[in-house]
Amino acid sequence: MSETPRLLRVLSGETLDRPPVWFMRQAGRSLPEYRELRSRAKDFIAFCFDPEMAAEATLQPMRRFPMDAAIVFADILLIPLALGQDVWFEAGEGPRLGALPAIGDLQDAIDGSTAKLANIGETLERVRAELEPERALIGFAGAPWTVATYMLEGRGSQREAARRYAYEHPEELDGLLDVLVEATARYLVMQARSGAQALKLFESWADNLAEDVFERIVIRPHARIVEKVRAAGVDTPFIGFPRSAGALVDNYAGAVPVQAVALDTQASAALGRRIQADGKAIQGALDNLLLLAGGPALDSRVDQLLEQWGSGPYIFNLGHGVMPDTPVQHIARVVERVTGKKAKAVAA
Ligand code: 1CP
Repeated sequence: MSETPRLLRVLSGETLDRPPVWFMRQAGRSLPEYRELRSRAKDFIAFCFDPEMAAEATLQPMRRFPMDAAIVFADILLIPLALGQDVWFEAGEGPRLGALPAIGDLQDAIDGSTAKLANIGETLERVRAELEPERALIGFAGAPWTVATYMLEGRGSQREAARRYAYEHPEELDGLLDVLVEATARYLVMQARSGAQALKLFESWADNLAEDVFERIVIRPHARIVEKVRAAGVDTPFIGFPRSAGALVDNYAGAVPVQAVALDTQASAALGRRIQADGKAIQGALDNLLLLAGGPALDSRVDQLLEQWGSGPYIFNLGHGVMPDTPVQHIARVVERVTGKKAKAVAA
């Protein structure tokens, strides 16, 4: 059997006998061994910058489940940190960011930013050295608009002030997005050179944007990042994830030169098939709450997704990340249904 990882075969346009499977947030609080590891780190940022611990967190779900791909353990907010904005995590609440630096200071920080993220490259090297050759390693970054929302709001899960800023200060926002495009492209080049075999752009907050704004702050920055990475001589495939973009996912798939479009829970069967017919792979879109809930509805939705999208290039995944309280047996059950392989029992 070919050792080329299934994920990479699908990203080059192949349709396989069964899709590769991995889950967003497969490393994390749903795993008891993660909670144990996490309790040993000083804080979440220190955890991300410790290559030994981060590599271990990346590999934990790979030991337990027959996943076809690992995603490097890191966070989208390491880029603002590398650009000189304070970032910290409040226990039980989520990310907090300090005041937005002046645009000139952000621009000046681009050159040094990739070196500040060198430890993430070391995590990738360690994981690639341990992972079986038939399993792929994914690197990632937050997409510019999503990262900008955190930089502007100073915290997670809120976008209204950022969206208002996009209208009230369009030139400043474009300047910030330009900085993020450049820093992110360099960071992804470094990840590819350190062993990442696919690169994912997380646009977690692509919802509620008008078509012209979506074009300006989502489509254009994504396309420029891919172009810059290609201009650096890196041909690593991209997965773009314009989460909750609704009808604008078609615009995205038509305009951004990614190899796969990740779809969220609400994506219709027809949307996925249109993207496949246009020559791109798709990824998604099992509801993370259905994974948590389990039961016969979970099995039948898994079968439905395999049926509706499996006749084209398809990567089985969730519509958003694994929820912390998800029973491990539900993850094992879905992965077995997709791959035919059983999970291993791992001592907690
Ligand atoms: O204390 C902890 O354990 C922190 C929880 C946690 C974890 C496990 C955070 C804080 N980040 C991560 C890791 C992470 N983040 C990964 C790698 C592991 C994997 O997927 O298996 C990835 C790919 C991310 C990406 C990420 N971070 C996104 C994009 C994906 C998404 O979920 O939409 C976003 C938006 C973030 C920001 C962030 N980091 C952490 C939290 C709790 C959040 C969300 C905050 C919010 O509500 O806005």
